[in-house]
Order: sequence, then C-alpha cells, then structure tokens
Amino acid sequence: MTTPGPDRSGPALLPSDEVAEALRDGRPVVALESTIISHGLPRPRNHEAAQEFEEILRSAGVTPATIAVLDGIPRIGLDAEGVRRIADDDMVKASVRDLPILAAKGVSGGTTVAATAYLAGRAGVRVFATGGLGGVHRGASESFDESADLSTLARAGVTVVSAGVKSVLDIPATLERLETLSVPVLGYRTTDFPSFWLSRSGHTLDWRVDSAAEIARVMQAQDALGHGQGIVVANPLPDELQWNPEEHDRVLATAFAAAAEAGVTGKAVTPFLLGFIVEASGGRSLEVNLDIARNNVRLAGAIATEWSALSA
Ligand code: PSU
Ligand code: MN
Repeated sequence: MTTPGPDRSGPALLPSDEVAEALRDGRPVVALESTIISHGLPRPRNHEAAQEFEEILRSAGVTPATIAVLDGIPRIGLDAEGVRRIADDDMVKASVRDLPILAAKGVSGGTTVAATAYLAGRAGVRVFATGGLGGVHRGASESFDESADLSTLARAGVTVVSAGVKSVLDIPATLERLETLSVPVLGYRTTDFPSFWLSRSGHTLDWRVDSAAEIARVMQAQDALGHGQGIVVANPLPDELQWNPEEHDRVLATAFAAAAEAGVTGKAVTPFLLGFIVEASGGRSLEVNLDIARNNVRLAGAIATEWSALSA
C-alpha cells in the first residue's frame, strides 16, 4: 500500500479567468516569467517590478499572463496574491523537468524561461517577455552546463523577447546552439546580438527586423511552414541606457572569481552571479536590468497586438 499523495485530479495547468477570456476572444496576451522575480531580482524591488511589468501591458491593452507554479499547479496568469507570493515566498527555481515533480508534491516554483515558454505554448499564449535568456555557460565543453531554455525553445512555439544573453555566458556558443536547434534569432533594429546589460556583443546576426508587425509576419509564416519552433527576438537597450562597459567588465571579472571561490555549480550559478553583480555594482546593474525588462515587455506587447490583429 502506498500512502495517497495530494489530490492530483485537478487541471494540469490553470489559466486565470482574465487570460482564458482574452485568449478565447483573440485579444493580445503576453506571458511573463517568474524566475526573474523569485531568483533574478532582489526583494523588495522584485515585487514592484512584477507589478510594473503587468501594468505596462495592461496600459497597452494587453493581458499579462505571469506564469508560475503555485502549490503544484502551473498558473497562466496570477492574481495580486499570486504575484506577491512569487516575490516574497521562498520558492524553488523550476525548469521544465521539475514541473511533474512539483505537481506530484504540491510544491511552488518560479518558472524559468524554459518552463514559462513550455507552459505558455501549452496554454496558447504565443508571445513571452523576459530579461535575458539562459544559454551555454562558459566552460560548458567541460561542465556540459547549457540551459534547457535553448532546447525548449526548439519545441515550444512561442516568440520570446529578450535582451540577448548575459555576458556571464558563452555568447557565440549560445548562438551556435540556437542555429543547430533551428531557432530563428531576429535582431530588433540591429544585427549586433545584445549582451543584456550592454547593447552589443560584437556577434553578428543574420537577420534584422524593424517592426512588431514584421515579427508577427515571421510567426505567421513559421506556423504556415509547420516548424513549431520558438523565435528569439533580441531587443537591445538604447545605447544611452546600457551599463558602462568598463564597469561591466570589471564587476563581471570579480563575480566569476567569487563563484569559483564559493564552488557554485549547476542551477545555482545564474542566481549567484546575478546577486553578486547587483551587490558589486552598488545596484547599478539592477537599474539596467529593470530597464531591459521594461523595454522587452513593451516590445512583446506590441508583437502580441500585431499577432492578434493578424490572426483575427
Ligand atoms: N537570465 C537573466 N535573469 C534570470 C535568468 C536568466 O538575466 O533570472 C533565469 C531565467 O529564468 C532563465 C534561467 O531561464 O535563469 C536559466 O537558468 P539555467 O542557466 O540554470 O538554465
Ligand atoms: Mn544549468
């Protein structure tokens, strides 16, 4: 005899009423990630940020769908209490592989880009805004540390707006993997792949797009071709808002040294580096991080609006 676990007869995932209605009516919806709130930004700014990202979308006539796992159930769209929980509660960092385990145990988690994209795709939300994508870590040829964000985007039909990947990762290797996985990468008004806090990385993209409408047409064409991959939209901050490159390089070098000394590995690496960098930059990296996320949420809202017009 096994002991009965929590009641798992509920839904596999649960859209909020607001999100369900918007999807049913074909109105624009944008998915928002929760690991950026639970593990990527310090308290209490993380709670303000989560509310602000939703507000940016609402004021543009777009329904926000912040995605997280609450008590085992993946939620597509949170109420105010749900948003408070992802910011204030100690939650696990949940990637796609963790979802069934959280479900069976009734545990809560902030969803990574991978888990958020997967769940958004399942719920029919086609556009997703985050800060930076996960990618191939430096030294990955030894450690095999490559974010599940990449392989998941090869399967989830979701357009993800990010400011590229942080320079804490191996940027050229990340771009190579996206090529292998056949995930289109579109530079928004640029062909220089951004490196999150900095508007450029020096790595050149094949394709540039200049409007949200053009991105929606790429989505439509991809659907028609039946590929089913996600799309990465790389949206750099305007030059005048980026982090000072010299300070960026200096702080990153100390962050790597601290991570090596602390012996941090695996899924703890990204949160450790982000936390260290906020401290070591005296909060400057945090302000840039918030500008990046706002910029991405705005563009994602515009893409979702064009997408809903196109699919009407
Ligand atoms: N990049 C950021 N901020 C973040 C993350 C990435 O700039 O908070 C988070 C995202 O949730 C991303 C995850 O999906 O880290 C990748 O973690 P890993 O490398 O362990 O897959
Ligand atoms: Mn990893």
